[in-house]
Amino acid sequence: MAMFDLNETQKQLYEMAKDFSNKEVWPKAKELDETAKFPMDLLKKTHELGMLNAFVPEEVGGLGLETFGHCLISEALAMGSAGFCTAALANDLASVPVILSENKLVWKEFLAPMVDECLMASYCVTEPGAGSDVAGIKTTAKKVKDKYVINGSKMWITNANYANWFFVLAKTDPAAGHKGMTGFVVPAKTPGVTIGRKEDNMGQRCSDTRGVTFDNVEIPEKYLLGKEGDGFKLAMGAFDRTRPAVAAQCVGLSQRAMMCAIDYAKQRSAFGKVISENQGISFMIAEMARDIEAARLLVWKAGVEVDEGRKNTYFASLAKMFAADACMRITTDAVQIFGGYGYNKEYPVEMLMRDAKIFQIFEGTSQIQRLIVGRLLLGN
Ligand code: CO8
Ligand code: FAD
Repeated sequence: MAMFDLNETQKQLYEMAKDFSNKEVWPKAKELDETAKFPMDLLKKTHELGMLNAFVPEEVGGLGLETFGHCLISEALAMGSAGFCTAALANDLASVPVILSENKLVWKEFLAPMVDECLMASYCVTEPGAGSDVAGIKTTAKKVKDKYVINGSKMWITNANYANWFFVLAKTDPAAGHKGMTGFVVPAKTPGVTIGRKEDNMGQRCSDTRGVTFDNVEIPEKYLLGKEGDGFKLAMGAFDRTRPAVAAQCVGLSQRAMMCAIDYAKQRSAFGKVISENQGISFMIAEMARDIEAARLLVWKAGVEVDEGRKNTYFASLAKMFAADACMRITTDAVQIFGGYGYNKEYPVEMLMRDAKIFQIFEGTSQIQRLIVGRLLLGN
């Protein structure tokens, strides 16, 4: 796989995704932000183009797209709307632990239908009392004859109201820490599952975030992923594939912010000349370009490593850390370049800045990415 350029297939995928994003998504971004309406129509179109649920393995009829290709789609879609892209990507986050578990019955029952229909899924790990500290979750799954009974509350679950099924991480042996955690698939319509209200978030407002509670939810043991005790590693293993894609989202959003900033800087005048002629402005743009290019290379590196079968946790965290922090800086500078107009909803950059903030929080905060890299380097 080429590191510094895309091959023909990758170029076509990236161009198709970019074309769709520019023509169909970006023109609707402001409306999606204002109405906070879930972008089901756009997701259906994305599905028709084969870009949604592309992780589903070929064995059950899917594209079996690798992480690298997935990152290309992610960057392009986020250039249109980061919130819409998050809704699309949450499906993959839910699917990856299922894929890693190699539970072929579950693949057939839950992944295969996602190829033909625009079905959604959610990854239910975070709880009201535990986000960064995954091993601190409280949800339990108790074996009763040939069933598991799940009890607990999950929080901040993306796509929850539209999901057909959930990946749920629960404790089957609460005394055993992370080694007592197990992953399950829970169909959304199972009795005892309650979906909370849509959370009123700062940015990415069209994406759907809710609490989900499990009250004596009974599921057959065939929906267990791997074996008891495998859950933590499945949940973490998923991040190795999805953190690069989230970092790619940051690249796409940053690219959009830079494009807006360049257009504006070339037409706004102050002190008798366009503001782009000031070194202070051109330096900000140059630093945006530097960070976008560097973040993209880290994304590609993280993608290539995992696709070629090497453990990529280090590069996945570096990519997510660098790209998310860069995205926050870039969108903040874009607002700065717009001056007062940047602070106003008439122009798009305030939305881009709000959309950027969550990238430093979800899929592992920027501090957690530093913790992971620090531990890997220092052996703590
Ligand atoms: N792969 C496989 N195994 C792993 C991995 C990995 N990447 N990482 C750790 N492990 C293993 C370790 O090797 C260890 O194994 P063993 O017991 O055999 O020694 C075991 O897991 C425990 O590891 P640690 O000691 O490192 O565990 P800690 O409890 O200290 O904490 C972390 C680990 C890294 C801090 C972990 O808890 C973490 O990643 N926290 C962040 C949580 C997070 O990222 N949450 C995100 C939730 S999802 C989300 O936000 C969705 C966003 C929107 C979705 C849409 C997409 C755009
Ligand atoms: P905490 O873990 O309480 O952290 C609070 C602060 O302390 C943070 O700044 C953190 O970086 C810092 N901190 C914590 N521990 C350390 C440490 N050891 N060293 C240094 N600093 C530390 N979760 C899901 O499971 N599925 C989803 O689909 C999902 N979607 C989300 C969508 C949105 C819009 C949001 C807001 C969240 C979503 N999440 C989801 C949850 C998200 O992953 C968590 O919010 C995130 O992991 C942080 O957890 P927390 O909010 O509990 O913060």
